[in-house]
Amino acid sequence: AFLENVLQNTTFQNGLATVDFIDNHPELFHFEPRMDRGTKALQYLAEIIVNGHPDVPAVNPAITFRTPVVPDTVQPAITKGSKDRLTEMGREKFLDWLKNNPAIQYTDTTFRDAHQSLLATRVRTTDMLKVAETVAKNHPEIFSLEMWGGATFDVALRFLHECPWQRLQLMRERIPNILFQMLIRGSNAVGYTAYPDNLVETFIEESWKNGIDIFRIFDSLNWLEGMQVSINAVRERTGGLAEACICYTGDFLDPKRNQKFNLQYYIDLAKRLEDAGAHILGIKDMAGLLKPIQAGILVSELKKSINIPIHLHTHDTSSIQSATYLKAIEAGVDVIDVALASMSGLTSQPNFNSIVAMMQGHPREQSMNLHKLNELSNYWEDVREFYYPFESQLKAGTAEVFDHEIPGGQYSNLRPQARSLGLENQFTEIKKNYVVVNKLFGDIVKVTPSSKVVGDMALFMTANEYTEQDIFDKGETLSFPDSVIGLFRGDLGQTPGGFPQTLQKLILKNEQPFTDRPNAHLQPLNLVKEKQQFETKYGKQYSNLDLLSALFYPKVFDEYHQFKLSFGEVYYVPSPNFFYGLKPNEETLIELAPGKSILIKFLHMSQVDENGYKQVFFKLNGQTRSIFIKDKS
Ligand code: 3PY
Ligand code: ZN
Repeated sequence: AFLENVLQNTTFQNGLATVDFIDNHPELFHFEPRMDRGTKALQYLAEIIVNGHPDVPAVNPAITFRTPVVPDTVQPAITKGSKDRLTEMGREKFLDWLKNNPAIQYTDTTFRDAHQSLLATRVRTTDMLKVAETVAKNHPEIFSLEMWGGATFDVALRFLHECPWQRLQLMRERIPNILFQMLIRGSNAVGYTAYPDNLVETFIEESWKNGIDIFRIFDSLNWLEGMQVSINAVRERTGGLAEACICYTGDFLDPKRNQKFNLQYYIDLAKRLEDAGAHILGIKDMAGLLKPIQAGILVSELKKSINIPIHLHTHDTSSIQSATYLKAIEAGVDVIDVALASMSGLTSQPNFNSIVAMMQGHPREQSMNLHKLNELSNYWEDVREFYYPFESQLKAGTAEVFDHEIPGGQYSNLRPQARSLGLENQFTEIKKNYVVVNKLFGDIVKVTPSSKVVGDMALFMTANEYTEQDIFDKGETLSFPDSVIGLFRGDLGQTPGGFPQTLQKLILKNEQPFTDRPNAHLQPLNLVKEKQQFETKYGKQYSNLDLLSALFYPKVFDEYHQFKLSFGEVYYVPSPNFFYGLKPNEETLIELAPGKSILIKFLHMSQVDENGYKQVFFKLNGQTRSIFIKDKS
């Protein structure tokens, strides 16, 4: 938002301001901080040029980036899409339409899960905004865009230093016609722990007001109680749709893996979710374990047992998941999740473009402009290069996923986590221990945050070279990772059949676990009081949405605030410059706002001086400027 302060306000200048006027316009007393936006941008670039990006340990100097080409639009205006349909029909009629319309519907996950699962969630708002209008104009047939939630909330603030709410608002402005979808972790919302119910409810309401239509709600242990508050909030406080999930794990046709998670288990859970008020059933196959034959059986059985539409999500880690989709389509699934070709496959979703091609001539074909979809994929192919340090090492699909069951989104993160603990060479051991831990924990659903707990325990065992037997023999004296203690205390809710009691005693020592909802132990937040404290700490420059960010992530928000004090807003800095700075004599155009751009050229930098500083010289819109930066090397 571009604030005009009192000195530039015409009402005030013309002497027409009353006390009331001033009361109603607090923004008038917002004076730009000393540094303007151009200077802050220089400050940021100078820091990256001197010290590098903290998230990018090794820059590959040989890489040159291509300029991604935004596909031109096939029509000048935005035509109606699924969002207009929901608004015009209302929920019930819309859901009837969804169930009765034979054409398969597509959710494109490129803006969320695809990059969460391939690039450690690092894709920045600017790269999304550039193609947003094109998506709206060229592809109004898309059912929904999954573009928010999951890890994007945390990563946007923590690593990208940008506001997740602003991303949502800017995308909504550019794409008014297609449904927006988010992933919400039930009582863990967009975090890793339980939050007070009223925080989750307010969060859902604000997400809806700012642009989310479909809330994909899951619980990391498939515990219905953990989802009920969110389902109710979507139904009662929004006009959006509650898509409640069964998280799929194991293999219900494998006698060795179907003791707990068998076909009947999924059918019963689906019925309970329908009874609990779900508008859509999500099958959340977060690790890509649902094989084709099983998908055909599961979808047909679900179709017989529930009346709500079914939406299938998978990850292509094994590389056979398009076969799963074909079987599911033939069994009557209503919507499937796909990602644009260049952002698909491996730990991401199956290939949107190729599935559109596969469906040509099928009775359930959905009309799509494949040519334009291919151009859009080409755009992302070039954008993906900007994020090369975040690529996972997986080169090809692997059937090993059926053994380790690691979710796609976790797979791309586990290796850096291992690296940071000096365990990268033991990645095979970590994957083996992941399986051991799942067994130790009694076979649980593994998806954020329960998957993180299994990962933490696997890292703990690998780092200390503990075997399964060691855990029982030495358990009494071991200090287990905090997340493991939390899981066994019931912080994430309950697992079918309960936690194994011997291990629970070893982990909790004398602490008593609870068996009811963890949120029920948390005081509702007094949001008015929280806002006051927030303003005392940060001033009045932030909104109620920022308050919500801070309530989920207090420490991360504080760092985000400190970052902004030094460098201002950075979401509009082009990604190559954001991660790698500029080379001498390289220029970049930064669009601060529509129609307001600055041209920055990096000239050169000095040697380090006696105080440890380097002086970095730029041209900013033709004027020479210099910035001193402490050299941290
Ligand atoms: C998340 O919770 O972020 C996930 O993507 C789970 O699959
Ligand atoms: Zn996923």
